[in-house]
Amino acid sequence: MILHDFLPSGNGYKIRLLCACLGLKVSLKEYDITKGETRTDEFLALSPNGKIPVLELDNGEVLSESNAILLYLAEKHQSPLLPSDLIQKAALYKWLFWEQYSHEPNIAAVRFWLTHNAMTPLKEQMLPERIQQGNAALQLMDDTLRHHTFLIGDAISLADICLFAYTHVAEEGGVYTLSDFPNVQRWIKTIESQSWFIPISQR
Ligand SMILES: N[C@@H](CCC(=O)N[C@@H](CS)C(=O)NCC(=O)O)C(=O)O
Repeated sequence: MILHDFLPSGNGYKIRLLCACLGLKVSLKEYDITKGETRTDEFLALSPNGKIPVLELDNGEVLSESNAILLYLAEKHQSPLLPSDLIQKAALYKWLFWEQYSHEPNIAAVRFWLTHNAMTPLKEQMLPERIQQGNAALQLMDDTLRHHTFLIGDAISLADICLFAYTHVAEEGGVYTLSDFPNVQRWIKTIESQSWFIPISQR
């Protein structure tokens, strides 16, 4: 398998972290998204959405959207990270959809704007509301994690892999303070202590 990726991306890191957890071998093809390297004809022919991560399977099939790739890999390898119980599965889907709508636009996008010199006057205007919503997202996670080790009860799941990716680097950019969310901090340490853990910068 080839993972088309950009190393600082949390969306790409979700896939690298899951592959590490499942012991899957994946080779990395890196792109610099700040230089438009995912907008070339060659990349668009691979994935018309022009965004990483993209997973190219050994049979030539191409998958995009980080959370769809997580679900594909977990299901293919019958991982307990994807619960079989339907209610637990619905809880997992809830976190994956919530991540894309309520977490990623406020935490990942803001981190990118502030760490990659990507601010514009329009983004400056959007920033206060994004930060307020990002803090609300972190608070929801903190409240959930007050009573449980992981996001869905006491067993680690794809929801944790998915949300760990951008949560653990939320402070990059200088607008979020993780010490305001002690249960999230404890959860980050728990994930970092797993035997299969790899950091975001590891190829
Ligand atoms: N919803 C998508 C978001 C993917 C995405 O936003 N990728 C960014 C990097 S994290 C990207 O490739 N941006 C480059 C561009 O849009 O040109 C996912 O979860 O995979």
